Amino acid sequence: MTKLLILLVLVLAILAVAQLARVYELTSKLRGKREEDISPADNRMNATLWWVFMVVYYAFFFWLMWAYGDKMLPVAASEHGVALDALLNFNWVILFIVFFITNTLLFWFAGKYAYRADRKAYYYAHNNKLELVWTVVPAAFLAVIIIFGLRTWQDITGPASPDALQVELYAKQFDWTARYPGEDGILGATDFRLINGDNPLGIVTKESITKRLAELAADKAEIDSTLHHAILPDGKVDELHAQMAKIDRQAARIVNLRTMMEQDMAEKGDASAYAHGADDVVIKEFHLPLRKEVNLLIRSRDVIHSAYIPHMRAQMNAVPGMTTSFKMVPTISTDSMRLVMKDEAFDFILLCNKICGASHYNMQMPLVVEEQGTYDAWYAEARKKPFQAPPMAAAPAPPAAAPTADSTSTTVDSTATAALKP
Ligand SMILES: [Cu+2]
Repeated sequence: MTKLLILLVLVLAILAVAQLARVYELTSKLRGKREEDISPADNRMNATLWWVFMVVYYAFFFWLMWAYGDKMLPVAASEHGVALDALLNFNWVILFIVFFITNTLLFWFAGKYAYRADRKAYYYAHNNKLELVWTVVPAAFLAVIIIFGLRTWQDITGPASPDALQVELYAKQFDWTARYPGEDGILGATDFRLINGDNPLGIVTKESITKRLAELAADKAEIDSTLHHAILPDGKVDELHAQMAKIDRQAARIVNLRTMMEQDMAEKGDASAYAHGADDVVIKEFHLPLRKEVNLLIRSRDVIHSAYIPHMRAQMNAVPGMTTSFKMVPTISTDSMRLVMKDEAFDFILLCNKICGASHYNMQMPLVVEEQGTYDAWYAEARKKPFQAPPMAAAPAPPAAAPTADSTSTTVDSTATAALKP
């Protein structure tokens, strides 16, 4: 209501000013003054106003820097973050210099060379040397910026070293899950067809394939028994048959996957990607050792998300159907950063930086950066506890009992089923 009143007052004020201007125009006309006549006094006042504006403009600029400077991100906590900040600051310095030179010239000239009857503008049509200077100088600066930028970008996006720690960040609406390799240091293969309540990332192992096939068989048996023991309308019968056919197709693909896995393992033995999944650690916590290179492998189950760790200056899209990556070396531990920030409760944070749905704002996971020894202790502890499926992802509801599960349920299992649709 207050807002409405303020809006009303503003509109009325604008109308009043417009009316006043109109009255002023009419009275000038009555006095026999032409609208386009401008007196020397008018010109002098406008010239002075240009200079006043310049001072106010710069004062406002510095005030903004002073008032909001502390809203910027604190010191970068990763190696590439420092390089990235240096690149950005280098750009800022050039921008500030150009900003002050061009704006000062603009306002100064506008004020100094205001119209005077006894002065005539100097006609200056063309000068090759001047053209050359103002083309070559900015081009040289741009070249430096681009080369500096490309080199930094190349370093940041280049391949990770082979002995980097591999950590997977798995995004889905609306949370993150981390996966650490087991003793072998290698993350196992995954397949979305195997996603279920206790295998939320779809890790491919003999057990997970057997389990998923058993689940599908149980689903099918449940539908079959409904078909045999209940009297159903024709439409419903057709629907259940279609569901069974779909389960058959899903199972056939998983059997294919199993064949592929067996062949690959027979051929490559321990080098097969399928040989490494069984000991992977799937966990709702995100810890990294200090000063050790980590290669973040980023995946998404549903829509495009974006893994964003602002204090590390790290960001990479999580795209369904592919694995993206981002390598970095954390250089400041959580404890040290708490001292820097003078905030006991400070935590590094992994955020989603793509608006991915209703709870996007809350899609986050704290990141703990700690000394290698502390990290090792945490990792050893993490390996001991099996993945705890969140309560939402309980046992899958049988299709017959919840025929509308696909459209309404939000359990992990139905998401997986939806993803299976051809
Ligand atoms: Cu998201």
